[in-house]
Parts: sequence; structure tokens; C-alpha cells
Amino acid sequence: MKNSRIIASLDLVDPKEILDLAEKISGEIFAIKINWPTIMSCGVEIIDHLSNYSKVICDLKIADIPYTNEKIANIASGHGAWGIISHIFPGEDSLKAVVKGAMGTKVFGVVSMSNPDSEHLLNGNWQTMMRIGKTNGIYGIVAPANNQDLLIKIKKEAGNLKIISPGSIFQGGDPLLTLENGADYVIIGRGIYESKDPVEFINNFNELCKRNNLLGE
Ligand code: 3DU
Repeated sequence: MKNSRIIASLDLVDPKEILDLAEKISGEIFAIKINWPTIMSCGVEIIDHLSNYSKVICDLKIADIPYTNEKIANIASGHGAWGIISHIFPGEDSLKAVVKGAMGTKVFGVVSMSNPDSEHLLNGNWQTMMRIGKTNGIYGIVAPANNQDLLIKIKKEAGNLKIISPGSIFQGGDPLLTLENGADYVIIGRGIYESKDPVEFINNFNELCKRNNLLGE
């Protein structure tokens, strides 16, 4: 569904299960996100296979030296990733290398996280990380759906950056409120793949968005 606001986080490790689910839901979502456990279990080709169904965002949380970052981003891009998630905290040189290696694949930078202890070291620096992201060509940022006060502050300064938000349902966030407060897309994992009927869950949420005038363009 072109205007769905859902990014389905298919954090599964069995390739058949992932591809079957991708096929079922691909028409009703904006994109699929995958992370390290999936790629380590299924192989990097899972990005190519999933790309046949949907845009694929690789949640790699890249946080290494520039030389390594460029390679990681380049491999994901070469396998058809539409988007890549990178950390920003290692600094500007590190992020620049991700953007360079991504070769046009969209880069999303983490400016805050949803786990409670991210308050200690990471979240307080979101403004600095957002400034570094903006001046180095990222497309979007990751901000938490289970911390609405922070999300609202981040939205006020996000400008053109797209906001994608994990942390709904199993981590306590309300996905509809997250969209109302300015996220462009909600990332939902277990809420989808652990529900009795993932397609029904997604259709219901898309319908809820429609009723609240929150479907995308
Ligand atoms: O809690 P869920 O099952 O809906 O999954 C959320 C996904 O988003 C999962 O892949 C997790 O690694 C990722 N994520 C966060 O949950 C929180 C963040 O700050 C960043 C990524």
C-alpha cells in the first residue's frame, strides 16, 4: 500500500518464514526492516530476495571506523537495500563514510533509542547528532515511539528529515499517537509477526490511520 505508514520489522531468522510473511504483507505496508539476527541467519542475499516484495531497510546500526563503515553500507546497497540505519554517535567522519558507501541508498541516523538506559549516554545528545546528520546528507532519523516527549522535541527540529519510530506495542509505545506527534513511519516488529493474523493487524492499523487522516501521500 503506497501510503501506509507501517515499516514492518521482520526480525525472524528462518528465511522461508520471512519471505512467506513478506509476500503476504508487502501490498499493505510502506517497507520492511531487517536487522543483524536475520542477516546473520539467512545470509546477506535475504536483502535481494525481500527487495522483490518491498523496499528494504537494513537496520545495521553502523558504528565503526570510516573504512569499515563504507564497506558495510556499500554491501547493503549492492544487495538492493532501499535504506540503511546507521549510528551517528561515532562522529562526522564515520557518518560521511556510511553516506558515501551507501551510493544513494537512503541513510537513516539514530539520534535516540527506545531502551530505557539509552537516556544515560545517547539520548541527551540528539541535537548534536541531528546537526551532524543534516549536514552530511542523511534522509531520515530514528526516534522512539515509547518516549513521546522526546519525539515531539525531535520533530520540532527535524526539518526535512523523515522520522521512523520503533518502540510501539511490545515496548509500550502507541503507534497512532506516534504518527500524530510527527513520526513519518512507525516501525512495528513483534506487534505484527507475533499477532494471530499479521495481515489483519496491518489492515486494521492502516484503516485506523485512514480514519484519523494519517495515511501518507
Ligand atoms: O519491539 P519490536 O518487536 O516492535 O521491534 C522493534 C525493532 O526496531 C527491532 O528490530 C529493534 O531492534 C529496532 N529498534 C528498536 O526497537 C529501538 C531502537 O531505538 C532502534 C531500533
